[in-house]
Amino acid sequence: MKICVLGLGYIGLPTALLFATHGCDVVGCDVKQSVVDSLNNGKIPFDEPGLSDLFIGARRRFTAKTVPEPADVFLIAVPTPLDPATKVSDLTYVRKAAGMIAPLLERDDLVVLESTVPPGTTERLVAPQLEKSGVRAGEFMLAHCPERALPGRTLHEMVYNSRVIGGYDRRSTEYAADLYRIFVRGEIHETDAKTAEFVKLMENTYRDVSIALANEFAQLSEECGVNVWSAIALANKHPRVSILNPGPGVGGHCIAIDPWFLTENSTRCKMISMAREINDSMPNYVLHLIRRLLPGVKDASIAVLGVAYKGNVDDTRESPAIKFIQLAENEGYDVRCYDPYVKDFLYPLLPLDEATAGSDCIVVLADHDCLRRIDPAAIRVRTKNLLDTRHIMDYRRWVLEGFTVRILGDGSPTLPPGEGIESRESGLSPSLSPPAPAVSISLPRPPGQEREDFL
Ligand code: SAJ
Repeated sequence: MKICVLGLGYIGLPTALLFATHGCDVVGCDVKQSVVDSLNNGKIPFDEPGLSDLFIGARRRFTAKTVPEPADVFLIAVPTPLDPATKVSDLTYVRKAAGMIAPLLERDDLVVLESTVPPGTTERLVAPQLEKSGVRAGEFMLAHCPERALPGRTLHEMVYNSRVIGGYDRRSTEYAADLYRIFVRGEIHETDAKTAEFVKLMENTYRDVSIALANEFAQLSEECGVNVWSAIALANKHPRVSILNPGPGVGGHCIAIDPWFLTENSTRCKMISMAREINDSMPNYVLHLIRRLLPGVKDASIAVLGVAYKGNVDDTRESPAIKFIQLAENEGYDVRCYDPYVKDFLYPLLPLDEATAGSDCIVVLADHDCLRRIDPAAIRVRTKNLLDTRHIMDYRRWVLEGFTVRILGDGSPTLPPGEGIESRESGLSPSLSPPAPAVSISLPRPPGQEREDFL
């Protein structure tokens, strides 16, 4: 079977390589000559665990081109960005991809749209573009097959997650389902195209609203003097409660975007829009916490650790770090950034020691695992403040090194270190400090760290 994949990004390329390593001849097509050249020179254009090895195994059956070729199956995995001004989906690339396929389309070919789109796009926009081939929808097959792969775990999730396959008609659904069974080990759920489009948006909107609730709990916890991280851990002991993690905001090209694809044609999505507003306001909230940490500090300098939109990825699309840095610089803060995963960013990226040298507050924005291992004794700052918006750092080491530690969602102003050994050790918010008189202090350990009481 010959497959032509249009769009060799975070979803299109792994999908193309999975088909190529499962016996299909695949032509990968991307309008970016740099992507095509990189692949034809044996190099993948972005990091994703396992993708390099997969590429080696796929080389015999995979070639990259800038234009599509005739094939049995055409798969569209192009970006569907959001117009930031109007909050309306931009389907230009989808329309163009369908237009590139039309001249090559024959009866009984299958066209699959993987890109995330507003409900109705497959029938209303893609089918008519393809019918310019002279072949009618139904004579060629057409389906919407949204992906569910978590960046950072893409390959595993593409194979093992269940999949929703939505056909233009029954024949399209069944044919597309058989196509994905070539490499999908998860369950295949068959439906129609519009339902599949709607389901994809529901999944990401559900996550965005859930994160907004966690962010609102974090702000409430600060008002009530509660540690939201301890509270969430306890609430989630309930068999039917699963509260997500608060953070500095929601980034990525999916969760921050997809809910708008549902609201663009509706006036009834109050909660969905409000959740987007809450999440998009979190960078402002982080700056509010920093102001409280640095009252009156002149020419304050902030060191941002982690500019990617989430931990252990190199992707900065819609990253909350971008808005945070803009807000902080507008307020006169000097901001320097360190991120071991990201190669190019809107702002200069510095080595850790240069980014932190002379800073008045270190702020953790991306939950990269490697940040946990930073030794506070090895960095030279001007004022020893740490704001952790992800609850990942090893607080004991930072407090004992004399840092004032603030955790987003922790409920009280931080005790400055140096007011006696006990308060120095409990230089965390009192809500995390030991009950006096304490002989041993047990601080909540970040997830995955051994619990340990110490004097
Ligand atoms: N985030 C939080 N708190 C959380 C979880 C995430 O603040 O508890 C933040 C992250 O830091 C990040 C943003 O939300 O900035 C999105 O991260 P994510 O891991 O939730 O989502 P994505 O965009 O990496 O991947 C999502 C996934 N969708 C769902 O989990 C429902 C993935 O399965 C989708 O395939 C992907 O979107 C997509 O491509 O649609």
